Amino acid sequence: MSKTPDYVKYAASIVPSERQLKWQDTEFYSFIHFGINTFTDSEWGNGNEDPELFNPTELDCRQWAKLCKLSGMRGMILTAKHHDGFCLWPSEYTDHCVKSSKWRDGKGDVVAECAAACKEFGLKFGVYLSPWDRHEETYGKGKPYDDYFVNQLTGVLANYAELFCVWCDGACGEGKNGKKQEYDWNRYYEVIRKLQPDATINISGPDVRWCGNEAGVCRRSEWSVVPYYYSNQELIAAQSQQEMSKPPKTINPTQLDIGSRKQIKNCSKLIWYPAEVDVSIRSGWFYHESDIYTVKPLSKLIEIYYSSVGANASFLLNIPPMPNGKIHEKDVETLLSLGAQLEIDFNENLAEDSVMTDNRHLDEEHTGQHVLNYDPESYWHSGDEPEGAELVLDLGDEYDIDKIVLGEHIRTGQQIEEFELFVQVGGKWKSLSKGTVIGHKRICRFKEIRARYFKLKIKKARCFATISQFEAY
Ligand code: FUL
Repeated sequence: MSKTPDYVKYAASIVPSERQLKWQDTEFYSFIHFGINTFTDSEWGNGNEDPELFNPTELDCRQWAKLCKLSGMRGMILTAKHHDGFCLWPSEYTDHCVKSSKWRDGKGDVVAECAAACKEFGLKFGVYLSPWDRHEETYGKGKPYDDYFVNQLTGVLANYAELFCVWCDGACGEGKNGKKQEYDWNRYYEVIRKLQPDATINISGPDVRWCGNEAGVCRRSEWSVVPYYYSNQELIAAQSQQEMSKPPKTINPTQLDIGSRKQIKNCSKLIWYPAEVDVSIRSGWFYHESDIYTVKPLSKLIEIYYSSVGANASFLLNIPPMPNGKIHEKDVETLLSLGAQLEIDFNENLAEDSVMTDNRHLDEEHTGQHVLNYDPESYWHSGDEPEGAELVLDLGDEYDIDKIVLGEHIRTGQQIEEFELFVQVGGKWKSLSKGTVIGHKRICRFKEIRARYFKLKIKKARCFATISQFEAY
């Protein structure tokens, strides 16, 4: 057996934090882009808007939350402050916020209502706060703006709910002659960690990585262990959106592979930095009446779900409420059918009461049978010779299967580099699906087949292989 190189051992030793593990389980959640732009019909407000314009007369955060729940989502992230600087909560530090609006005589608080609705419908709640602020006059002046941003962060993080995520956008459209703010990121992170220790800091942050486009495109192998370099603030800012009309539509061709052995070989520092796929249900992030024909069809949303959640990334789907504060019925209809389709797709796990055998395991606590329950801490472990390890699923009878869901025990790192799934037909193993990374979740889809036995073969792995989830639908 060839010796595992040290850099591979190092990569195999990188593990997620507790907060990242919790975030991984959120899998599919919504973005709600709502704010002054909703009333000015724009995407990037300039910060000079009249706050009086904000008047969602029928604001219904419960409708948003209920819809997210019925769509199969587990969380919601609200744009508490977008680039225009307008705050959806009554801020002590600026007048560019709901307290200066007509809405409920300036006594309303969208963040509070959203937090309450998420709680009621059992969703996790997160906030988006744009560091780039086109209203705040201290923006670009260094520490005074950092103080301002820290105050804003504190206002939102200390007073509402437990947050699962703080989404720090990297976008900045100041252009060459615009203001340049050197953000004191470490100071922001300290405040976030102190006030919301369980929240991941996404995008311009150390916990969750942007997939690199707004079109729902994922890498073929979305590694969670990548060079530390990808969490560099300057790199993130340089790759983030800098022009309103040019949202990135695809992955930078030089970054199609960022986690394979070839990519990590000469890196002195690696990081657990899993990918998030953010995409809007319409062409814009905010609501525009004219966008009605751009609502993505169910088939597109399903495709993005499988290529993100099903390929070791998360799916952050944006739904923009209308100026009246409700979600348009066209979006509602599509999202309800998405929820119904996911229910059908994952209706009954036929592997649940089956038998799983293996050709090797670390010890009796980690045999194949341990993957079949829903306890994430119960898993199969190959021992230190992962290549050629096999798990064989016996469903007890023949069933029609078109999906197998796999998951590694990522608490012990991401190990699997190549696998193949087989089905037994007429006593012979036939290849069903091949893949590279598994990570938190890999959903293998194939043409429906009636069979009793399925086999997973580990073809290449780093130091060992684990599987904690193996479901059949
Ligand atoms: C981008 C922003 O510029 C867009 O307006 C939107 O908020 C998107 C999620 O992130 O960077």
